[in-house]
Amino acid sequence: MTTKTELSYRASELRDLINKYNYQYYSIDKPEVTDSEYDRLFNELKQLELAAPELLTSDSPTQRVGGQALDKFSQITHALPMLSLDNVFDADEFKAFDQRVRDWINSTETQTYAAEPKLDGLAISIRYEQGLLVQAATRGDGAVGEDVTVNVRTIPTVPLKLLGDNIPNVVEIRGEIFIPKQGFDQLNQAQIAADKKPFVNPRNAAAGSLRQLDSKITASRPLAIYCYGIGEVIGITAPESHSAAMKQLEQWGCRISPELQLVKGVQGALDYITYLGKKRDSLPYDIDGVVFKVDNVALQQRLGFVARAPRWAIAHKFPAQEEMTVVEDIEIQVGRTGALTPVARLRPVFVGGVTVSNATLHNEDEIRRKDVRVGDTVIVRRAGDVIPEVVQIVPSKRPDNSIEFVMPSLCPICESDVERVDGEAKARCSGGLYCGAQRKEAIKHFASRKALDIDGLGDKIVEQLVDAELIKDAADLFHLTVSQLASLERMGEKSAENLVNALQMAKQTKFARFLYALGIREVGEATARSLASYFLTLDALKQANEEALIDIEDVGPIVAHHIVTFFEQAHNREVIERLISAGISWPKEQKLESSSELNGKTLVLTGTLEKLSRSEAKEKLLALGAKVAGSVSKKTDFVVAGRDAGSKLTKAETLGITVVDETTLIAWLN
Ligand code: JCF
Repeated sequence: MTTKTELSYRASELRDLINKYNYQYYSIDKPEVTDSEYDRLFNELKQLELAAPELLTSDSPTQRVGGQALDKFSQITHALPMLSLDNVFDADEFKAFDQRVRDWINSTETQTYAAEPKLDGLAISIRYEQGLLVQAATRGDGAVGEDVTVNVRTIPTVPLKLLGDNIPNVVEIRGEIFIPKQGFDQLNQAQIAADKKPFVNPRNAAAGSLRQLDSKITASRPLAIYCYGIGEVIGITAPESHSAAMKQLEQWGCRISPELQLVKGVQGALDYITYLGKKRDSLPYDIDGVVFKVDNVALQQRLGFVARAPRWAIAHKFPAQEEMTVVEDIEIQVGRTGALTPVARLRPVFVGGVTVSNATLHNEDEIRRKDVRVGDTVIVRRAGDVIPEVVQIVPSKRPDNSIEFVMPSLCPICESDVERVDGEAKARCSGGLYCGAQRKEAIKHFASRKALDIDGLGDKIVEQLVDAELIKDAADLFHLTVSQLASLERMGEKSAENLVNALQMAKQTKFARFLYALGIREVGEATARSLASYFLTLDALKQANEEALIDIEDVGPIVAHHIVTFFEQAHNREVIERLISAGISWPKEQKLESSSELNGKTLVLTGTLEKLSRSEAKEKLLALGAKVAGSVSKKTDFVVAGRDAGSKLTKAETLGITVVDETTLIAWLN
């Protein structure tokens, strides 16, 4: 028979084990047990607690799922106030901060600063007594915050019990709670699928999730924490530097930023800002700047604080990724495949480091959901290389006379009917190549870099040529004369000659490029390559039916259908014939059964290659049956990192993808 003490001992053992595995899995991403082992232990503990409720303790990992809903949050006075940070926006302002620090402590020495990303989330103070989480409070006004203990207990990266030794009687751990970008995207997809309003940005989602009266909702949200400091601490000797405090936090099982570094003086700080600025877009969470802190705690104490902000710390802000502006107009763009995209023309605004005057409104459903109207004041977001988008309107600033936007039922360019296929988000112009917009886009695509790569044939020139009715389709390009081209506005005789030569040159191409250039729906570069190496000749491809096409890697039923439909159209067949008779040709494709280990693998090249040019490397890899992708994802098999590799390398490391150097690549290629 098992005694009560034995059961209680086992429960305690299970709690500690599960809390440790939890830490390994969520906080440091180094799981040491399988999911099934974890689940088994978890269930064992749950059963024990069910059978003997007195075994249930506050640090039990079974209690992370949330509990009874609250009526309201009660107030909590922080034992030590929660400080905010003063901001600087450029190098001069940072220099001034450093000077103020040194003046105050009367030092000419180079200061050591602890540097870390400034997360865009919400500040939290978590109180541990005897190592057990007893209370968690939001920042509030810095002195008094809200009691969100039950909610914070659901966050997997927050320890319910501190690990290791040197556990103080009391410690308040300060940190930032946030939702990683990926979790945010998933959360919003789920919100939309459930017909609920998506969140505007990860920060709002984190705030909304943490301030739920029903902690079960909080438990279902992908919240995480990075800790950045210690408030009150009783019962141990407080660490002598910020960096030592952070190491201590780490040893207690608290997550701290992996980007935390010590830097020396102004130059070190500025270098760190540059470093993190480059990395900003590839980090898995939103940041809005860098935090610098005087590392030495004795100096921090001498510096003290003014109002709510310490003199010993500063936030260097990055350019905001969201700004407000006004929608001056909403226009419809017609894409190559007829897709209609509503675009907001904006009063120019500086956001994410550039001036933005257009933002996509994506499609009909999006514009309706956000109810964006001409005249509205809106929040525009531009993060990384993504197209700027309208996040939301500011309802209080809507003018009285505004009218709801309706998608046109006729194409604004060619007046053909607009169709919307069930299940597709985009409305489309049904005009096909009758539509001037679609023709322009088709020709631009034909000339683009990854297609026929016609040097000097930019978008503007294509538009002029179509508008002047000098060309109707891609085949017409090859009959243009120097004098016709020179008749265009802003086109000199010399440029016209160059363009005619470039057209001549572009006639020698590759089968895959030609296929890609045709602009068949859903046939991208990779699919075009698969088609080329499978069918070898244009005639073979033209005769393929959907069944034959689906056999090819990369080709699903939808693409197969688009391909067959494309070649069925008399117009398309005619343009292809005219292209061929104008002299477009390519070397005969060789059937190659690659036996290379790289066959079918996806690689990403990043950084500077020294012995091989990037295009050379790519060509050789393709010849071996490998794919070369532009960005790192879970599907990437290898990342080849050259000199000064940056964000792609970081991403590969985050995703645990094998990274090789150039020497290894060359060995593989030979
Ligand atoms: O990541 C943050 N948002 C962050 C906020 C990081 C810090 O190290 C902070 C902070 C607010 C106050 N440190 C203080 C003292």
